[in-house]
Amino acid sequence: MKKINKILISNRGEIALRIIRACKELAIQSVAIYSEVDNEGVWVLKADESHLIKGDVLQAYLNYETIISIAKKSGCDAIHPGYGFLSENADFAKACEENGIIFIGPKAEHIALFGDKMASKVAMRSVGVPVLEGTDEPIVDKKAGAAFAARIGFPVIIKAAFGGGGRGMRIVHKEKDFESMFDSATAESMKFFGRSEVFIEKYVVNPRHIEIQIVADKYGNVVHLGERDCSIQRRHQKVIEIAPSPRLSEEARRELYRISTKAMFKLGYESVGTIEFLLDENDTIYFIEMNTRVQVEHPVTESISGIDIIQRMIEIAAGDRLRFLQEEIKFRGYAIEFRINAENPEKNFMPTVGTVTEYIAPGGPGVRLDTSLYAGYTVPANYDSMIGKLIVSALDWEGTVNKARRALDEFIIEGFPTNIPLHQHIVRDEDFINGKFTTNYLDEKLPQFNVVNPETQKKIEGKLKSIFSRFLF
Ligand code: MV4
Repeated sequence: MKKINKILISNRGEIALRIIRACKELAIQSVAIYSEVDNEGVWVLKADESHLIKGDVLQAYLNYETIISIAKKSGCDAIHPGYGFLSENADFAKACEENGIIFIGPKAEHIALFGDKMASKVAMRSVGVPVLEGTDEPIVDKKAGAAFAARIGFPVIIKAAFGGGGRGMRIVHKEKDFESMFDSATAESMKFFGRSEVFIEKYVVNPRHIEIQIVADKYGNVVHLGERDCSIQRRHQKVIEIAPSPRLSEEARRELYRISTKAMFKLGYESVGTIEFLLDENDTIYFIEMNTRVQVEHPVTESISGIDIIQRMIEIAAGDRLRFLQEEIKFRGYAIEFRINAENPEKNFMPTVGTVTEYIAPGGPGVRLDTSLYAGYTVPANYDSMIGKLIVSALDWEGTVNKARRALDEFIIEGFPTNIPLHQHIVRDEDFINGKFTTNYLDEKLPQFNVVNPETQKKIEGKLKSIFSRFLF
């Protein structure tokens, strides 16, 4: 008898659909949940069973007592949290286990450890991973904080100890600015995370953001699935992710793999996870944080490794041994993921909502589309603006970029603005094509991009005119 026969998915949108697909391929029953504004969600139709959670539409995916009770009543033996929502909530993981439900993810103690950014650094340093110079304790006295910053040298960065997503983060270039920056970081941290603790570390100017995908079973088998380059971000939201990194020395790559797998083995980590690093211009490696969930950008790693990360995550939770050794993982080619967001690049990326009036999905060889969109679907205003992910892959970097250009040009979503025109600019940019980018890329390039690609715009307008002319008189 299998240990996991029925899974409740405590998430929505494209990731809920992604998990349902994995369940179907593993012959596992899937149970969806949905809020009152999500009854049109494609995952609601595709799951074997779906349950409406009434009331607050955000709480529907956060109230874990309700979710666990639905899981129990519907006979689920496990819950997959996806990303966001409850995925990195140690109390939820614990509550699942206490109710006899398998939490598909790491142990609660690891979620809690890596939720604390300072404790993460201390733990990783103790198992041989290089970290940035900084404070191991929260700063309580801002005068002492300023003195510490002066000692390690400016610029420094103040970070929320229990934060993420750039909230509660301040870069300080001069000692005289430290105290006011400390106050605003502390206040913002309190507002967003309910905890005010902040710490200091040395600021790396113009880094690349590289992360390592780990899969580990309950028996100490730890395998890495290579790296992703997530340098192309805007306001701490990743926009494009690439595997492998197109500009990384073989030496740094080998070192990243070695320290990451060794650390996870020593810390007894299980499930999937991602270790984030910053690399400076000399390819010097610094650990910054660890994500204890499956990430949005996992498909690029699936593309280059051939490993189905969600399926393996389910098997690990069921107590299966990893099906592969490190030596059996063979990386092939490149993959790029473009996050498709309902937002208006012309209006400072303001989130947009609306009904999809026209929908033509790209396809063909090397194209994967993970989305919950369909023609006629109305995007609700209550959640994240990411409505899908386009993933392209090919055997070499140039071919992958060419494919990306082609696939993005095929993609038509009408009814509300999206960031597709931004992606169309990026894949035509010489620095992107040459793999020359750091985390500053979009700050530098956005002003140069005339965000709507005029050629694409003309084509779309022509097409819409020909469709709607039938109704004009
Ligand atoms: C940093 C850093 C430079 N030095 N830490 C951490 C969380 C992630 N969302 C961004 N993080 C960074 N941490 C040190 N010590 C640079 C970033 C960073 C960043 C910082 C400010 C503005 C934009 C940024 C984009 C990517 C990464």
